[in-house]
Amino acid sequence: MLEPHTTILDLATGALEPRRELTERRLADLDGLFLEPVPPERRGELAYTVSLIPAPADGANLPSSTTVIRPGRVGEEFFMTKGHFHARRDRAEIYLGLSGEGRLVMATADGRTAVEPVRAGTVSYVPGHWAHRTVNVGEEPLVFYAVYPGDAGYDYATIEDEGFPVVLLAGEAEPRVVPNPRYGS
Ligand code: M6P
Ligand code: ZN
Repeated sequence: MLEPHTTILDLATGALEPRRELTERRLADLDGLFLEPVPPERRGELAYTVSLIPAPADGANLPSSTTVIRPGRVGEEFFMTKGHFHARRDRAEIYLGLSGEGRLVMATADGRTAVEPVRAGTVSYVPGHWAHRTVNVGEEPLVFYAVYPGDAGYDYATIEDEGFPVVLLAGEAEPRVVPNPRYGS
């Protein structure tokens, strides 16, 4: 059983103290998820990091993490997380926005979509059965904190195969939400 414990979260940078598991995702890890291929010379670019506050992988416990998505684009698309369904589809998740400007893109298997803002102070509820991906639409790092049941697990393959029904493209002023031409194909 875990002992009670405290982690200090830097609200501006998302850094955790003590620092535990850190996952780095580079553009190479996102290749195939953008409409355009990642150019070979950009494969090493850091897109986002996930810092975990671990907890046992069962339904009684609540792992949590901070994610920091760098600002940037591939073609007209913004840097984003891979996105996933939970392996246990009915497991929900909560996101607390900390800094930067982002969008939380959610979708069900039958093609319903929702796009919600992520910025300092937003609390987003991701119901079970909704795939979720976060997109940094701003010019600063996007930082948010997420909490989810320990047995949620990750299904990345469905999104890798089918994509999300919508994509976010850089617009003149506001980012545009447009149908994904490759969805389901
Ligand atoms: C949030 C949570 C994590 C997730 C991370 C990055 O912090 O949802 O569980 O790992 O975002 O998202 P992804 O795993 O889709 O790359
Ligand atoms: Zn999740």
